[in-house]
Amino acid sequence: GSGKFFVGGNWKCNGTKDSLSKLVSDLNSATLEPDVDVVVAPPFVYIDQVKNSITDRIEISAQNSWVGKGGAFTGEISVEQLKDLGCKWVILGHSERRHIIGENDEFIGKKAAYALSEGLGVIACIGELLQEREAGKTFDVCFQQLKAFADAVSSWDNIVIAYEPVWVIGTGKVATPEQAQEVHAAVRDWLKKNFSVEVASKTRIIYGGSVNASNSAELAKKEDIDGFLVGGASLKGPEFATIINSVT
Ligand code: G2H
Repeated sequence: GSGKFFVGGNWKCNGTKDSLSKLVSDLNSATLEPDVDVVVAPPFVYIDQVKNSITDRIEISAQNSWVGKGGAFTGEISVEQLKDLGCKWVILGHSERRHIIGENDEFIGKKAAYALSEGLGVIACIGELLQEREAGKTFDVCFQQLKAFADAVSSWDNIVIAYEPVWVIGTGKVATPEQAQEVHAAVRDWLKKNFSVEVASKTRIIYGGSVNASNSAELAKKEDIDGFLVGGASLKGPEFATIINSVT
């Protein structure tokens, strides 16, 4: 793996003031391995509440951001506003935004460039659909999504790549550690060929898709898996803590 493990909790469009207050207090009282970067991504409307109550040990990510400076963009949230609330990260290119909301590579690349230029870290998501995997196009799809990020940004310093096979997300199906490792190794190799040995070895490539407390340790053993982006299982404090503590 590359550097410190990174575990993100993507809470998606879940939670209430009460349920997230309970989740935060569970996380605050959990013992977390010091050698893991831990980030949680609450829904926008709860970022302030979470940031004001969660331990400084855990950083905050947004789940999306507007593509440029704020202004007359009804319903959008700007990077400047996220920074104002204390966010350090933003998740971009998540498959739910690509495939349900319809965001394309170019738009996602622009968002990444803007967020990075304003000092946010980017959790850059890539991953293939089931029919793409079955057609043998997994690497093509992932490399094309990576290229869209690469074409838009000038440095990989503040980017964590999240590989999330779409056929595994929220399904309870998990890619085998071998299937995940194969793509992670290919992504690292792509970074080496297109950028440098240094970028390839420094950039963390995390895995997402139905990660839970019973599969995380096996996945974390794989050479090129540097952490996780956890959805459903991150809504349970004790289970999320177990995942964090299983990676070292
Ligand atoms: C993949 C993942 C988190 P889940 O979307 O981004 O969610 O762990 O629920 O599959």
